[in-house]
Amino acid sequence: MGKAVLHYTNGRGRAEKIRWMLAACGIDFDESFISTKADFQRRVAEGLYLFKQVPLLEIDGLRIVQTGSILRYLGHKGGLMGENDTERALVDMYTEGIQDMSIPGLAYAFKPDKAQFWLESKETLGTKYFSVYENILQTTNNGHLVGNKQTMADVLLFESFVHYLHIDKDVLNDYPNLQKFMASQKEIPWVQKFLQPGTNRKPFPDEKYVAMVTEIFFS
Ligand SMILES: N[C@@H](CCC(=O)N[C@@H](CS)C(=O)NCC(=O)O)C(=O)O
Repeated sequence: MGKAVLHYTNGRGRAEKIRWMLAACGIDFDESFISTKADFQRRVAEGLYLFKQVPLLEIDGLRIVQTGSILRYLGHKGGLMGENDTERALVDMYTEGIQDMSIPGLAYAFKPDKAQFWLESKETLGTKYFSVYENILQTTNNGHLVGNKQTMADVLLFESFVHYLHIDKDVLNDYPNLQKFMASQKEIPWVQKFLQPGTNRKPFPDEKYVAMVTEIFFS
């Protein structure tokens, strides 16, 4: 079987969580970057993308689209979905919450008035999501959202807060369990390695990236 290939633009967006899950599974992968609208349209015309959308992950002879489906495929493959039906339901539910929680973080770079947008988003994120994960970690009290080892929910929560901490370094000030969680996840050898420069992680989106994405998908 050939090497896995992730199709997306050369930036975070919906693909960054997939990159983190590939790293969590120890899967080496290539990336096929879409860089212009014409390039995207050519790929769509070739029938590469089932719903004419990316991300797409080519893996194990499959072409998987839909971010959630890709993440769950990797979660199962890497044994990161929990140990029983109850844990699997919790991992799935917390993951969906993390995806929803991440939306303002993804939108942030595209907003003309970033300070105002963050001011408006921060409070809702806090009451709706940050405090929920804070309380879950208080209850489990073992540094994991589910069970007693790292699951997909831990990986994706960590990724989301790496992004939010870039937007606002004080975002976790009121959440001691989330702070502890971030510190303990960082100690996990593969996480430590993936955080080093030169891995498949992508930088926080800059103006150039925003302009490219706008041209490809929104023009
Ligand atoms: N439900 C899909 C949505 C994917 C999606 O909207 N991708 C954008 C890029 S981030 C895209 O390909 N847009 C082009 C289009 O929808 O025509 C998923 O979660 O993967």
